[in-house]
Amino acid sequence: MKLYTYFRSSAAYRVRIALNLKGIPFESIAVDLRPGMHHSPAYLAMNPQGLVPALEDGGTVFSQSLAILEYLEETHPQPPLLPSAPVDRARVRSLALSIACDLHPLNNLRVLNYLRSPLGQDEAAVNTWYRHWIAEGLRGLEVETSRLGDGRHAFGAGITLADVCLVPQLFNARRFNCDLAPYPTLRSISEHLELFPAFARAAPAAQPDAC
Ligand SMILES: N[C@@H](CCC(=O)N[C@@H](CS)C(=O)NCC(=O)O)C(=O)O
Repeated sequence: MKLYTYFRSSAAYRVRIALNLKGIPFESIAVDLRPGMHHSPAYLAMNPQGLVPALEDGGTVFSQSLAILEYLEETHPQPPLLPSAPVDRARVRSLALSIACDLHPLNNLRVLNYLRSPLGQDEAAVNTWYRHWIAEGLRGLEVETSRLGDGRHAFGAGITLADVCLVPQLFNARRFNCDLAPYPTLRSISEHLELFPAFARAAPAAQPDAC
């Protein structure tokens, strides 16, 4: 498999974690978002959605990290990243989707850049926006994970797609100096999981394109 990735992309970070957890070998192809490589004709021809990550497997290109995670889960079921009971699977998906669909899109690079130009907002305003949506998203996740997880995992006592989404989102929040003090459960989960080799090897600083 080939993963089109950018070291700081939290959506690509999710997929790197899942590939590592499942022991799937992959080649990383760096797409540098800073000069806009994701807008190049070559990248858009391959992934018309123009975002990272994209995963190529057997000549097919997949976009959207959650779709990729589900694809990996179906094609490489071991170790499972979804529980077996439908009720539990729905809960895990709900946690993952609250990060991937509600929280992350509001703080994406293109959204922050649009606030800067053409909307003319300065860095202080952009940071206020970022931190507001982080706080709004993490508040609910803190309550849910403290009820559903064991303090070291977002749900139950094993690694699920919810953890795969949570760890990159907390990395991102720390990068933007968000106050994480109100989220002791989320911090505890992330601190526990970041030590696992599959998570550590997926971390932004461990990527070949990190700089
Ligand atoms: N919903 C998409 C989001 C992908 C996404 O937003 N990727 C970001 C990096 S984390 C990106 O490519 N941003 C480029 C931009 O905003 O211009 C997914 O989960 O894959």
